[in-house]
Amino acid sequence: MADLSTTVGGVKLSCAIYNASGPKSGHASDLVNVGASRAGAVLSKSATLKKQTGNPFPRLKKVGLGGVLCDGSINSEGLPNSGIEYYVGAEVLDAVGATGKPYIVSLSGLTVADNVEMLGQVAAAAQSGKIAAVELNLACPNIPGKPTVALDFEQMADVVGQVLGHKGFEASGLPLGLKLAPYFDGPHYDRAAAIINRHAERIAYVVTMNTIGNCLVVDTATESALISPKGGFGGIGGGFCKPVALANVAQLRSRLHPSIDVVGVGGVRTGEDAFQLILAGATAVQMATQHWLEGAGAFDRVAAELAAIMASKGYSSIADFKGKLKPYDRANKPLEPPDALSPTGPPKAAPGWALYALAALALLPAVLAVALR
Ligand code: RRO
Repeated sequence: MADLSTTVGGVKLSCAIYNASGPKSGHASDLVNVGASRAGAVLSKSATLKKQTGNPFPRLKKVGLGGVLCDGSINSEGLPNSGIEYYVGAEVLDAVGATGKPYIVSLSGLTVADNVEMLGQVAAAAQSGKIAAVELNLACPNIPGKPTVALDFEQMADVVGQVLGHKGFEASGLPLGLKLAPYFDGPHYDRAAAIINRHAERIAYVVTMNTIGNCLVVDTATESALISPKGGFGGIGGGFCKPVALANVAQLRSRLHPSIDVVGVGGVRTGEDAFQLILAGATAVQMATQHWLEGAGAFDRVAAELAAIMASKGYSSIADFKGKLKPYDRANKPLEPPDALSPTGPPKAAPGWALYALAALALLPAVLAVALR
């Protein structure tokens, strides 16, 4: 039996797959469902200081024609949540604690001061021993008028510095993870990694990535945007995101201090997706869109599929393949047409005799002209 256990920022997980902060993570009953499945940890919806209802409906829609394994989602939920007091209160702590799974609290303050205030509340509640870690969300793309912190590097450095300056939180000893935005360019990975590496002794892990923000999905039938808030602009999640998530995991893994774990999220629908993200360097993976569509049974299915892939490859632990993605290796690939879209492939090099024949033909008029002069 393949062992799916792992550690995230020093927290032991029985399974390297768990939920992302997102749909179906806002209420105690959702969190208990995750804890009762094979998921290795339970992560709350990002909390704000006060309860808020979020953006107007419809604000979360499936995108694409597939069945349960659909292409993805678009959302502009606008941080609907029950407020930090709820997520660190007895109802949630006791309910999740009873599942025996590590409980991680996600925070997404509307201001730095809110984040600092919430960290104090988490630190106090952590004395119960029922909170395993904090994931600070620096990348919600859906708050009207608020830029994405992780895409504004000066703001990001400032927020991280202020949060790490919280003495009560430091004294709690809780591992801190940062949820990042997707990046698309080398210098952006460099800047984000430099900010994080500056605090390598305090930042235990990063989670990459949040949804691809401010995208637009159009409903042809009604000739309108698919969701209502923010003019229809929202974050794309699910299958569409996998190549971006794979790149973000690999690029950050190669830049971050080795003590900082990378958790991968984006487009995990199957055990194969989870396998690929771990191969690219993730120590664990999260699921959001697929969890929303399929319910907590998705964690059981994807875990079983991952275990089957590992068994078929002779891997008995996550460490056997984590971060071991190989570069393209011509020697180990079967010969294929060079361009899969072209049935004939690019023109083949002409054999030597054909080149001589072509040269002779090209010279023929000149030779004849001299001979007939
Ligand atoms: O609630 C949301 O609109 C939301 C959040 Br907090 C987030 O981090 N990412 C996202 O796609 N939606």
